Amino acid sequence: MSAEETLILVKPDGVARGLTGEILRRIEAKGYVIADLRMVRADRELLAAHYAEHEGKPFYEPLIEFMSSGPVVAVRASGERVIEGFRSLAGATDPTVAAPGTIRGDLGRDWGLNVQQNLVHGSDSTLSAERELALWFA
Ligand code: IDP
Repeated sequence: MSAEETLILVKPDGVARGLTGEILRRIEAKGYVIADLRMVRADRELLAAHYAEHEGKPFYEPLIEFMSSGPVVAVRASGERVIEGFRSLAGATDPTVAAPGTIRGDLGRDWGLNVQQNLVHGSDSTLSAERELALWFA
């Protein structure tokens, strides 16, 4: 297996709660390399492209609204099996059931809102990673 790259986002809740450093620390502590990083105020067009697969789902509009509510930190991370590895570091989508030891399990909580404010995004496949990196690091 050769090293891969993935797109990681620290979502607006992570940035607002001052957890960017802690999340980057966990990525680096695992041995992944932060190859590029930028803070972005994402517009609707970028978010619609990023979340195209979720269009039409009940949480789609709240998700776009939440993701444009504040800056996000976009990270290009690289390492052996980093796509799968970061998904594992992040934990399950729902922070209430995400395993302790994961970013969402340790630091996320259920805010009772109509979208999961779960701190991070990580690409879910090599195809998604390529597509998402091109969007966020155009
Ligand atoms: P993932 O981020 O764990 O890969 P996805 O299914 O790709 O999860 O969903 C993208 C994002 O949409 C989630 O991270 C979360 O913020 C939000 N989301 C997904 N499913 C739900 C849901 O059932 N209710 C509320 N928000 C959701």
